[in-house]
Amino acid sequence: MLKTAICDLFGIEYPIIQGGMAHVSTVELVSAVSNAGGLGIIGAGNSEPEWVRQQIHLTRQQTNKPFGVNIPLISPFAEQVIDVILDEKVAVVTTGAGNPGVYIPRFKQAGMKVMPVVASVALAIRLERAGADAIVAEGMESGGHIGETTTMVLVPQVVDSVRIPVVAAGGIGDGRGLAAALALGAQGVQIGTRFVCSEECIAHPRYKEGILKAHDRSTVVTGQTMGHPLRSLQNRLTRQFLALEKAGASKEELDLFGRGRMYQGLIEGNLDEGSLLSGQIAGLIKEIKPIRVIIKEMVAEAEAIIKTTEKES
Ligand code: TUI
Repeated sequence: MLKTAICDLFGIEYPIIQGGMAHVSTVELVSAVSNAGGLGIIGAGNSEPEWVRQQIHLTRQQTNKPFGVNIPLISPFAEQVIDVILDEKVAVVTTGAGNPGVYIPRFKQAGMKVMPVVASVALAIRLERAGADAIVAEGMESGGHIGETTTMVLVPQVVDSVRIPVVAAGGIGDGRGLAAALALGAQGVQIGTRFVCSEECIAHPRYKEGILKAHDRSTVVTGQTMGHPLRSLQNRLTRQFLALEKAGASKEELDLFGRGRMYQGLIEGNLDEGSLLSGQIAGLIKEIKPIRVIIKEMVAEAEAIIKTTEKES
């Protein structure tokens, strides 16, 4: 019942895409999502190209279902990672934190599907023209690097501005969110924070616990002054970072202060000094579960909502 154009485009069972999150979207999470009928996406983050190639090979050993790779275009290795992805002919590529327009012809030539993540209508329109197969419209509720518009506001405007399928991201953590995204005209959802709190995700248990303990106002946005707004759980690091920004620290100083923090937070579980990327939906997440259970419950809940709505109208 939840079959959409996104399922046909990628050859997947459910219109559920896993966000390609730096450090934590590795073979373990990616293969679990793809094997459960969604689309797993390796997060290239700031990783070196050969690490990405290895993750692609490992994922191919764990699943014969389609999966993708996400490249944040601000990575110093973005160009080299793109070469690896072209070489490996990965089924789907998603991009973030920049405009992938110039790379799209090469991806298309290699027979890959391209689904850029955008935070504005203008970029969605430009990337449809440049040949994108679908678009992820990501609201500022999301964790990590964000734009300025909410999912509720962005998604229907992107839907009305392009003809390719739109996937909603930001603030979606259960079947109600999935049903709401479909009601806004999206053909699927991209899920990040909810999937971090899965049994399969390699995120540090203390970081997962931090998300489980979060409430509706637990996240903050740092990096506005450097033009790289980043949402994460509030902790000692975000307080120090915001104090530096307030004191007028330069982009170079802030870059230096922020270096290596994601690894410290997400993988080493350093709750005070590490960056704990998280969306605002953290407050909704109460339990670590296996990926197949998260997906099954999400689909069942959305289907039940849609059925009731249909009956009432
Ligand atoms: O990309 C994300 N979220 C991310 S990437 C990331 S890794 C990172 N590493 C070091 C520093 C900062 C981040 C962590 N989280 N989401 C997709 C997304 N893309 N959100 C917003 C955008 C975006 C913003 C501006 C996309 C395009 C854009 O275009 C500007 C332009 O050039 O037109």
